[in-house]
Amino acid sequence: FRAYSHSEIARDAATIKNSVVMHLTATFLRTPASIDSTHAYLASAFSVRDRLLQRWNLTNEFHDRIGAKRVYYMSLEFLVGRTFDNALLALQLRDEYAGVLGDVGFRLEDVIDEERDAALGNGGLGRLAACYVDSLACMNYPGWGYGLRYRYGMFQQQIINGYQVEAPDCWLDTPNPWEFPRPDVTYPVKFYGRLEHVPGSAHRYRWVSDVVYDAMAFDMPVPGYGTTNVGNIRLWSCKTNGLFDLNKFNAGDYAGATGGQVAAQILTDVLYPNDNTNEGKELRLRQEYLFCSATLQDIVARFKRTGRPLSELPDMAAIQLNDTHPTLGIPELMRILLDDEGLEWDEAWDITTRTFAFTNHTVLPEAMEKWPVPMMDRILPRHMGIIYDINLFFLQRVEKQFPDDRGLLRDISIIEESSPQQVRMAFLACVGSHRVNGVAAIHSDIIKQSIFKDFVRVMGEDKFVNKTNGVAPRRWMNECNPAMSELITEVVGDRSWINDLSKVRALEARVDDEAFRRRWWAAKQANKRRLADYILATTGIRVSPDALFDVQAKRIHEYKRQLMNILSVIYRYHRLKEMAPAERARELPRVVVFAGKAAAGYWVAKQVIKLINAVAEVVNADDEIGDVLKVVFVPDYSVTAAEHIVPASDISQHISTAGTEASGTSNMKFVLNGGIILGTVDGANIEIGEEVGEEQIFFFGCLAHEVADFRHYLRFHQPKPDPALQTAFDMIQRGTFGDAHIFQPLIDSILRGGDVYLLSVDFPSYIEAHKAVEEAYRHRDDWVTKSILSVARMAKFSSDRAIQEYAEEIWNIEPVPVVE
Ligand code: 26V
Repeated sequence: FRAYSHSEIARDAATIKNSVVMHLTATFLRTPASIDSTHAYLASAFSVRDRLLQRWNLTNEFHDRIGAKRVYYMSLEFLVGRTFDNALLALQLRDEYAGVLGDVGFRLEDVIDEERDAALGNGGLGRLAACYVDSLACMNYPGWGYGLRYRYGMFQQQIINGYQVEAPDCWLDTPNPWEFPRPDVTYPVKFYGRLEHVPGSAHRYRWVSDVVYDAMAFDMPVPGYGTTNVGNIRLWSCKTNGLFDLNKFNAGDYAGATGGQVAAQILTDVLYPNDNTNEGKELRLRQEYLFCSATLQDIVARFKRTGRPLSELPDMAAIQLNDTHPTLGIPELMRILLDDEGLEWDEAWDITTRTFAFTNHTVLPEAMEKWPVPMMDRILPRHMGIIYDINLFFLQRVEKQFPDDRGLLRDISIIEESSPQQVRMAFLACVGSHRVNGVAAIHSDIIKQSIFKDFVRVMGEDKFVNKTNGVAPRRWMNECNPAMSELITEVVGDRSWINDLSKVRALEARVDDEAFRRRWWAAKQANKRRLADYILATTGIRVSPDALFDVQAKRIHEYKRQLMNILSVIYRYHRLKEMAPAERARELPRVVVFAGKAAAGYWVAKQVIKLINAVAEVVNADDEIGDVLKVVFVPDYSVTAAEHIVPASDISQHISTAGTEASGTSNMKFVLNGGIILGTVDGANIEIGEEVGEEQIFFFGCLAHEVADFRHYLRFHQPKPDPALQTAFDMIQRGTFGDAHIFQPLIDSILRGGDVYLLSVDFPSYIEAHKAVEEAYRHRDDWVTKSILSVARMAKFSSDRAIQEYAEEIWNIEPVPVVE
């Protein structure tokens, strides 16, 4: 028996056709007469999967054989989206499969649309994790993602009567070609129970419990573009470790006999769709622990197969914590090293802190994870004990360094002295890691001055670093924007830019080439027509591709200020209504596109969606207005929807209150597709502006360092809306968009609620910025220049750059191209 080698993977049309037909008939029991689009997709996906599997095996055998150090990216979220097209492009088999599918009567585009998104994430944080494993694979870094296999991913959003209505995302109801069940990779995970001290030891305990669940692995391959390397996301699914309760079964209690199954299964049933608010739910804590325990057991087991002593774990494994959600990995590794392996505290702690590093993704206080000590003590008694000891040793050290500073000890303690006491997970992650990073330059500065201020004093500045986010050019350029990608390939001379974005600089040399500029514009127009079709299909609204496409697509949240956007649309509508028809006809036609989900329990955000839809309904039906202004709310925003929306923007809005958006990543995607940003001086907008040049970005609004004073003032004084904002309020209150009282709370959040996100402060400069955008768009020549120069200068925002920085400065791992 010999494993397939890369060179044996047949790529010719006949072999591919054979494998597709084999899956059609043998895997899916179809006859030539009963092939439909669904089965054309499934059969070709399974055929691609066979090819990926061979490479997957080669990759992992190779990394084992050479004893490569691996990085493990631990994340409760992986917002992967679709895989089929991505895999076809990576394997460079797209044309071959298009041909084979054409032979049996299907268009590749239609077949691609049969796939459902893997939506195992909320938004930016989850999509970042997916881009990072893509970059690891493409750059030949040995590394895996670890996550949870939720049975229901991010809910589906329906818009009914203008309101968001949530429906479950049953993505596993159809066969999923992109996962490989690994029943042999299963670990027991304990909950509750009691502790027995091991006599003669200082820190060794036996944890006795009869609540034990099993975590079983499912592997999702991550195709590397143009390389043999295939990465992996290992996702855990929970079940009981007993078959069922035989006593109950024999007594005729069939439901009771399987009750344990049901209790276990709910642990990985559903993704928490509540990004940026911590609810402190017990089920979430158990979910996080199941994830951390299975992952750390798997990592330690793989390490032990090398036969090396445990002291060398940090030389073989780097673990990155994607926010605080996987922080229990730290006490879990300590538990394994102390209780299972019998190490002494100091050695275990040294190994642990050298292995872990931690990324912070938000400064919003309501998003900070804290767990009540009594809850943690009940569910995870051993971990609570370990956290107490970690805290004790840490505070002893602080005390020595800063004697008699009781305030400091209270402020820096991992245990918050509230009632009940709470475990501050960000502090635990910080103490247990050798590096802490923010996700954009401004954000990394802010966390050093706010949440981790005391830690900078105690642990030194060098522990706190910046790693500006990035996005994968494979999905966010090559896959979603073939028209623009063809132009780039022509300028660069080949497709090497897809794995080396610095080559896109070559576009600058063509910025004055008239023929090229026309084709650049035509590519954007084609993408706008495609989005217009998508909008028609999903909303029934007809929009003109000749209008300026103005897009805000992201989670609905007060700090992101979709409310400010729709208020400016209302003001624009008012102005248009005041104009004489001839004057109106000279206005720049505009399509304002919104997309995004609100957390199910976030009432204000849901009212914003209702307001957007109410405005859309009135404006779009107004014959006087016609194509001069259209307002669209695209339902059910997702990775796949983004792939339609992002390439079609002329401008996109990233308008968070300064200092609140840690980075943003869609800002990068829009600019990489030739769109221009209208945004605040916040997150990665700032660095994008630095790279593309100030001519290529429209900034407005107050600065992060001004926010505290404005907020303080507005706590005690009612804001005085400027005339434009007042006009928008008046229109709403007059009932122009239906029942005024349902929108009054939104107005009150500004006028009476302290205007925490400073809409009244930024509104005038926002309106001015809109005027500047319009003026610029009317000069089409200058606009095309901005668009081309922007794309040319965006290399920094490839996730490949970000991953290389992590690899070199935090993980200490090296690329190793797979050789047979
Ligand atoms: C918090 C919680 C609290 C517990 C329940 C589930 C849950 C899920 C997510 C979060 C934290 C969200 C933090 C986050 O998504 N940050 C975003 O990270 C992006 C990638 O770094 C960044 O671009 C965005 O600016 C930032 O908001």
